[in-house]
Amino acid sequence: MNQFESSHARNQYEIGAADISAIVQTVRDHKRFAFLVVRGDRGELQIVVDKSKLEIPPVGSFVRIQGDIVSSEKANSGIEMQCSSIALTSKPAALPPFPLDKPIEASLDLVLDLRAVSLRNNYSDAVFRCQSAIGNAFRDQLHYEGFIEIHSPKLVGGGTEGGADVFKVAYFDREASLAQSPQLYKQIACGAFGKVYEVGPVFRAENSNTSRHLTEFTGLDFETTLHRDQHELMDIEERFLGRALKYLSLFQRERQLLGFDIPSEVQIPRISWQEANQLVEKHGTSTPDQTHDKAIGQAAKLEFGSRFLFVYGYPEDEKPFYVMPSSEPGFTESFDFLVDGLEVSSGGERINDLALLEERMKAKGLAPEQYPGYLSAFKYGMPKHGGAGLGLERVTQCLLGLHNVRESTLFVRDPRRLDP
Ligand code: AMO
Repeated sequence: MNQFESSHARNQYEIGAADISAIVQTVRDHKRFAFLVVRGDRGELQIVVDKSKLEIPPVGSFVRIQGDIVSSEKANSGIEMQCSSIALTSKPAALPPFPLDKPIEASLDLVLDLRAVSLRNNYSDAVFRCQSAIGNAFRDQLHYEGFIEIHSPKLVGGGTEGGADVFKVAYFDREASLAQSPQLYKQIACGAFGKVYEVGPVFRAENSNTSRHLTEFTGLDFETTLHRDQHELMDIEERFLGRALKYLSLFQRERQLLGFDIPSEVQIPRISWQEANQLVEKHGTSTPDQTHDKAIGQAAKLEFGSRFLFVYGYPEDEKPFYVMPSSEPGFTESFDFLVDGLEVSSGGERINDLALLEERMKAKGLAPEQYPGYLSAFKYGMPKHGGAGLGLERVTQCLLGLHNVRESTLFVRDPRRLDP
């Protein structure tokens, strides 16, 4: 059992005297007793309160509760607390506008407007506990494999990854931008340290109001020296996914609540871009109302019975300047990781030759002189290397089977939303 697993096991209520701080989720009032379900940092617990001795706190209030936790056949979790004292630590001025213990039926917009309180719903609670486990799995896996964690700047001057989706910000008397990814910095750091990863915010000025696009998300990025080819990167993602699923398998209550399954083993099919297109034709999954990735995902499900898929060898015009060209002209050593036809990661081998890199920049309409810091790494020699980036919110969305990436985003930033 590693640190994450043992702290998860430890973080449960135990039989015996207990003193907990929690929010009152529901109150069932009976003649002599009231049954509360409260949620503290160890999850939900049923509390039995003798009404002749104690006052019942309102739903949504915060309480400190003392008593004895005992086994109980009637409680869902098999345990409940016989309460000896309840102290209200905060009395709300209003009742919660949403149920705390059932799926919220209001529109997603209202749920996001009232985020401070919708996050207290136990379904949201489950989503973000699982998301935290996925982030932990990423960090733990990369640490285990000898990577070091880096923290690259989010305010950048000069050249960016390319493309038009950059937020400009005023930086004293100059213009700067918000980092579209740690791409250029993680490559430079890879030249220095070999294996690096970063968990941090990524900004995209994409005016896309879809169920999968945010303007700010959390990037799970890594970059490493390569021995062979980009399949080493897919191997790393496969091992990360295995660990994430192992951690999620510990979250039984959350899995039941959200109703998602954990596959017992992960062996992700890997097919080339051409093969992916042939599969779409073979299974006739291309329709005008869905993305090409969705069509590929459906075809792969029919062909391999797998929700997970790696597609590699994309054409040059679909990928950024830094990807390594393949031996087959017009194609690249790049890959995407799809879950149910949604891209959760992209990556690949990078160009490590200065002249070729400058040539590819120019071909993509970028000016090499705007990238002195990045290009200096290549001037002094760079190892054969590659990496990939995953979006934490999309990974959570896919693994938990959520309809919209906003449901797995703590505070959503999209073209229409900057608050809360
Ligand atoms: P890419 O742009 O494909 O690659 O992004 C990597 C992953 O980030 C997530 N993602 C998003 N999530 C929510 N909203 C968005 N608008 C959004 N855009 C991207 C996806 C995606 O797969 N530098 C490369 C990575 C690399 O090659 O290492 C990059 O940023 O899950």
